[in-house]
Amino acid sequence: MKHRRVLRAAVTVAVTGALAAGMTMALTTSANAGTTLRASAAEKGRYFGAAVATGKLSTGAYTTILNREFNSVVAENEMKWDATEPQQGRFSYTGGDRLVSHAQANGMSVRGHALLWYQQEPGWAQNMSGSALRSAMINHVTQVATHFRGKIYAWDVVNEAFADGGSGGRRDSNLQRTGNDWIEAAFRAARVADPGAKLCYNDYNTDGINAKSTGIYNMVRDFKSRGVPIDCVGFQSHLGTSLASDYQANLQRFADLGVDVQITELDVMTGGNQANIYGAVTRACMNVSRCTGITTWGVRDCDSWRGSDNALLFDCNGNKKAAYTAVLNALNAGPAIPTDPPTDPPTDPPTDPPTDPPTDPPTVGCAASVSLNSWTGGFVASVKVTAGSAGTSGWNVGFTLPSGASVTNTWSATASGSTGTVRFANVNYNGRLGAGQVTEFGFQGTGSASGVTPTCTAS
Ligand code: 9MR
Repeated sequence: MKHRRVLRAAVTVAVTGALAAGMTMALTTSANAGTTLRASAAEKGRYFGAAVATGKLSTGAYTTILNREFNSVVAENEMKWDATEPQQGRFSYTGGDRLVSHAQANGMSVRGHALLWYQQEPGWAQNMSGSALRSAMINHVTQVATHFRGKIYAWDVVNEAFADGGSGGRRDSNLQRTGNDWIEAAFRAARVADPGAKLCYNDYNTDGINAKSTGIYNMVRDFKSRGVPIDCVGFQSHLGTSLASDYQANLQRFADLGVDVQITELDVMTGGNQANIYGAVTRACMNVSRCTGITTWGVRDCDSWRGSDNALLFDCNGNKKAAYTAVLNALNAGPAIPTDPPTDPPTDPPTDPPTDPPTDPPTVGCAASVSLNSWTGGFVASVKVTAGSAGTSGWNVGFTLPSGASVTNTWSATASGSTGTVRFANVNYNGRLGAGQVTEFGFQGTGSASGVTPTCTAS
């Protein structure tokens, strides 16, 4: 017994190390290994999560199950656009922060849901269109991902942007009408704001190889080929009374594009097949080495948006259902994620300046380079600052913007001016750089910044 427990702990630690690349993801070892969803998933290098309504965290019966069985959480509503930016430019993070604190205190990772979705847009955004909406949307992504920077395992950057039915095309929305590139613009802005978070596209009715999932597949393939930063695809999996026979094959074809896959909102219609479907979905995830975790959309049946479908793993009294046992058995029977997964080539377009610092004699100095993500009427600039061989105790980057261009928002730096010559100084946490060390800041603007070049001075 002793030997077995030591082995389990070693496996879990090794797997945690692999998953944590790029950020800290808490998967704790547990004396209950193999007897709770979280312990069994963690043994296999995966997470098992639940959507949480933060108002319920003060209900003991709810939180007892959440903390015992789940090692990942996602906000059912509190990180959506209407909740986080109820008025334009006024951000509210109370619910999201509360969930993050709960997660950190209980060894749980956090999925972020969702930066952009055509539903639950705040009223002010519903009334916008064109370049004003594009600008507001990029600002939203930037602000929210920056606020939660370093705390989110994976963000649903864009949710439900594809149409149902046979077209395989995009869903109409005011976001889509800002231009077909709105999704990639959002992913690029999210990468700048939180480089450690995995960036996911998330959708439903993608539970097999069909026109909608193929439309998404083609987008992901295109993004990977052009270096648009995407790391994962979420399959919501709100399921009825049967499961497509090619459910696993569909996950695998996405994984083969070089992205992780996750089951993000699982719930299943009650009835004779419920436990079988839950088991089959779990087995499919376990059989795909890039399927990194499963989230159910709620904890108990009575917490679910599906009401009388009784679609979850615990009944309203908190008892484990047959579906729970089917999931636990499938987790315990499944293979672990290989501890040394193949690493992807970087997906971002190469933007680095030559990083060789001057060698002799040591000089105080720095270099800056800019990468622009532009659309008609606006842009986001991502700027890299590289310290020279003497390092820096502070830096200042200047741009001369073309006429008509104006800076509207800056992150990880302080701007002086907004038109013409604009200077960006370090903020208190990123001014001190070692020799050759790189830091990044960004700004958003209206108009065009094409052709601008930065100059960097260090102190
Ligand atoms: O469960 C969520 C419910 O409380 C909200 O009222 C609803 C608003 O549209 O969103 C539900 O969650 C959805 C999720 O954010 C995206 N995929 C579908 C989910 C169920 O509708």
